[in-house]
Amino acid sequence: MQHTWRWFGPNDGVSLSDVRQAGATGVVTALHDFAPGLAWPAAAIAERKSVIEAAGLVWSVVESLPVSEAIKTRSADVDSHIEAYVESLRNLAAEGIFTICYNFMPVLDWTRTELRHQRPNGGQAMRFDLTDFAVFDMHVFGRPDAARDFPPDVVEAAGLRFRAMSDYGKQALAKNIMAGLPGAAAGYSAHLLRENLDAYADIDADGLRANLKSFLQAVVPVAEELGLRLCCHPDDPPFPLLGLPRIVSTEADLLALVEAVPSSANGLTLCSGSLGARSDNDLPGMMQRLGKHVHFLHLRNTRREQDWQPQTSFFEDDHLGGDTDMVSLVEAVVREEKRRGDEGRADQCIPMRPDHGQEILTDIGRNTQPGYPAVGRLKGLAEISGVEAAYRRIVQAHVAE
Ligand SMILES: [Mn+2]
Repeated sequence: MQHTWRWFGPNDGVSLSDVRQAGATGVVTALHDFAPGLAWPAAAIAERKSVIEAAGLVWSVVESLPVSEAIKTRSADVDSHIEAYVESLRNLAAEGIFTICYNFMPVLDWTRTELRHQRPNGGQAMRFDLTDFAVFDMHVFGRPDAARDFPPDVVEAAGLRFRAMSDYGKQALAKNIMAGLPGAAAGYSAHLLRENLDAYADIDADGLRANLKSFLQAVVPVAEELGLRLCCHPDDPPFPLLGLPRIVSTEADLLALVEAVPSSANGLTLCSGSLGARSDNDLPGMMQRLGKHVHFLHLRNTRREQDWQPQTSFFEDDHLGGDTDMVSLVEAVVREEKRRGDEGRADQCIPMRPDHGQEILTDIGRNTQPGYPAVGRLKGLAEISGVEAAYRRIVQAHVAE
C-alpha cells in the first residue's frame, strides 16, 4: 500500500511536516474553495501540488472531486456541471494526479451525532447514535413521517430523550449532525436542509441509481482516455437517512456500480469504516471479491453498540479494534497487490489512508477537523503498517515455496 494522509490544505491544523513525520508519503487533498459544479483551474491545481511537493510529499489522491447536487438530481445545471467536472479531470490528469475519489450521497456527506465522545481511556471518538439521530429527525428538524423510518423502540426512546433534553442539548445535536453537510463551515440552516431534501421528493433509490449511471456514462470514457482511476466512496453511514435514498452501501451496490459502466476508470474506494457499520458487510470478503476494482483504501474501524439491521448505533474504535477484522482485511489487500504484480498491472500499489482516528494525547483540545487528529491517525497508520509488513513477508514466503 502507498501510505497516504488526508490534508485539508494550508489551513489544516495538522501540517505537511506532521504528515511526513507520521510516516506517510502521499497526500490526499482537494481544492475545498471551489464549490461543487465549478471546474478546478489548472493554475490552482499546480499551486497546491507545488506546496505538497515542497514538503517532500506527493499528491496521490484527490478527495473529493465533489459531485454537485445538480448532477445527483439531474436538475437544470446538470450539463454545465458535468462539463466542469470533465474540465477538472483534464486539468488534474495534466498535473499527473490520477486517482480521483468522489461520493454519490444525496445532500449529506457524512453523519455523526457526537464528534468528540469521551472514551474510557480518556481519548475521544466520533459516534453515531440512532436514537439521537431520531431525536433530531423527528423532533428538532421535524421531518413529516420521520417516525416511519426508525424501529419502534427507537421512536419511543427518542420521544423520551427529546422531552428530557435541554435547549442547549438540542442545538448541540443539530450542530453535530449538520457538520457533515457540505458548506457546513459557513453554517447550514434547517431551511437550507429542507430545500435540499425537497429536491429528492421524486427520486427513489432506482432513480438515484439511474442518475449515477448517467454521470458515469458521461465521465468514465473521458477518465479512461486520460488514464484516471475514479473511485466512489461508500455511504457513511451505509443506510438511508432523512428519507433520502442511498445506493452505495452494500457489496451488491458496489458490484452494480462497477458493472453499470465497466472500465478500469470506474472503480471503488473501499472504506472499511463506512461499510463496516453494517453487520451484513464482510469487509475482508469484499476486498477478495471486488479487489481488482479498488483504487483507494480507507482503513478504519467501527464498533456497533446496537444493531437493527441495516441501521446501527456505533462509535469509531481503534483501527485494529472494532467489528471489522482489520488483520484479515489487510491480508486481502496484500494478496490483491501480489495478484496485480503477477498480472503486471501498473497500479499494483494501492493508495491507503488511515481514515479518521481517535483524539488522544496532544490531539485533545487542538480542534483539528473532527476525525482527523495527528496522533490518533499516526497510531492507526503505524498499526496497519505493522500488519501489512508481516503479511508481505508471509505472502512472499508462500510464493517462494
Ligand atoms: Mn472513508
